[in-house]
Amino acid sequence: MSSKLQALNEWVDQVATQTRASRIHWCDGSDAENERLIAEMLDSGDLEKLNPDTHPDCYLHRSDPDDVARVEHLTFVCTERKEDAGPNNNWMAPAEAHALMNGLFAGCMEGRTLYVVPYCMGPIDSPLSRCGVEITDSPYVVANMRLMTRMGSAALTRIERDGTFVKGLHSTGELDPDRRYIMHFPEELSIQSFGSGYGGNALLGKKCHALRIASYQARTEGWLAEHMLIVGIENPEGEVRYIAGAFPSACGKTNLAMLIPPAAYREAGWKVWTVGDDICWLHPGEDGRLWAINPEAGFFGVAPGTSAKTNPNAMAMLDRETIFTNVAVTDDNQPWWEGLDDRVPAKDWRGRDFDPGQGPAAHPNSRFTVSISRCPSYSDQAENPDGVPIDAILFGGRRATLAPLVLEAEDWVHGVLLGAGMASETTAAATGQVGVVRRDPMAMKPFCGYNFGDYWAHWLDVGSRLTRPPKIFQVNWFRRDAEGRFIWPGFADNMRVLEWVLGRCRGELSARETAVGRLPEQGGINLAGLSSAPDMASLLEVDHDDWIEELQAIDKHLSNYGDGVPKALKDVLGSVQSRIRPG
Ligand code: OXD
Ligand code: MN
Repeated sequence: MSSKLQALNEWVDQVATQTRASRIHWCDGSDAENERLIAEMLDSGDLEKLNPDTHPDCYLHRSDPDDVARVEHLTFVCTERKEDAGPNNNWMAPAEAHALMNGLFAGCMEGRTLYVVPYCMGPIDSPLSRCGVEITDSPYVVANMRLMTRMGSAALTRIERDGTFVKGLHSTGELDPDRRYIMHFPEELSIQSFGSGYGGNALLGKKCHALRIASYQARTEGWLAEHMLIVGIENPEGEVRYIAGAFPSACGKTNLAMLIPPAAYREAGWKVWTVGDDICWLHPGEDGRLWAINPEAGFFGVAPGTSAKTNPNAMAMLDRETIFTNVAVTDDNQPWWEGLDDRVPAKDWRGRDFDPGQGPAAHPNSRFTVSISRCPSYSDQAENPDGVPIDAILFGGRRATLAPLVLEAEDWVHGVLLGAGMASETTAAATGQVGVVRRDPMAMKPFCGYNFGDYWAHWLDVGSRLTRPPKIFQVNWFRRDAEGRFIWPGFADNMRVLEWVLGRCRGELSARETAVGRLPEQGGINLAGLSSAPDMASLLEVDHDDWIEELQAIDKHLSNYGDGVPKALKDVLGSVQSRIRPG
């Protein structure tokens, strides 16, 4: 097979020659193709079949133990000018990066099949969607791309019509961490990834295309590509309003995106609809509002902590047609992870007999890949080619102290400052130390394909074109008490905060003005039906001394990005600083 697009055929031929691939397979995305690939992976040991009675069509992949997360230190943005990548990215000159990658790819597919994977990010007929082609030698990547994107013939037809596509080249190589690089060439709209099979490094439609390359494209085209969930909240009157929320990896985006409201809310008629859990493309509409699509078609979610209590919707979709990566298994071969239930697993994520002395049974970054269409709360607007209109944007981090449960920005510019100043404790989604507070502006530190200074200027520019901009809020579900326990119950009860947020958007609720932004009035968060009232005073406190330090830290953080930081952002920081007094 080949395509009607000469540029695509030439590129495939050139890669096949360079990598000395033994076979070429153009993926059509069909069920028959998927069944063949699964059968091959069961044969090769890439996949194991899970219990077919409890989990039909579910498989387990055990990765190389050194290949379990994104590798930010090996991820580069290769622009001609270093300052275009900015201090937020590792940078390499394109010529140097190409020379390095050409060396790695030379002959790497000898004896292997080269898969050509056409995919579309976003509804197939949406003008807001963008396409790409990933060439990979990993059947596991193909099977995951089929769940995570609109992959196959329909995408190829669109690519042939559009005439343009992002070129992604991937090989697992020898999975050697010393020969592993994830390179982005935004000026060429291309990606090259070598030496890893892990989702964020290898499913190139996701972080590499839909965030790093797309954020760069979005800047030139006047939109935003963000690390955000999209959720619709239906009130008892049947009106649905949409919220987009940026949270760093493994901070509960998936749970929030498919939240089931607490009983009292359900009885009153509140419902939650899932549009997306990780990535959001935001376009200014002709009506002056911001419209969102989810470019993905599936979830690549963190398994540990997912349970009937924390995310019943996820549990309802994970018992069929799911690929699990690096989870543990029970003695009857069901997938298992920490936080699921109190059964004792038989084998850990490496396939060893489970021994608690050897660490957790499931890898802390073990994952499930499943089609979004299996989600019980999947929104009937998720496939709308125009997207959904956004009323509120949330910026959330994992902060044990300082950040209140919810804080409303005064306006768009102040909201952009809240996003730019975001900080969060690191998680297992990336290699490196866990639990260290780092600045993670808009949850995009690992994903923004260009200089943060230019990115914030672009956010301000997009805002200035909106006559009905969303309201912006900072949220924090992770505040802890002196004993280290979470103060806010979180999960389903986050609905209480969303109700306040939407009440503010509709102009129905008043707020308490503070030096750092607007907070709920006393009693402003609905606690009806909670078995014990959380310490709201702590959750909604604004400690001036702590905030003075925080604002100084934000000032220092912004100054790392030099002259590119928009003056309007520094001005609003200065005005917040001038309002806040010690004590
Ligand atoms: C993810 C991540 O996989 O952010 O979504 O790491
Ligand atoms: Mn993510």
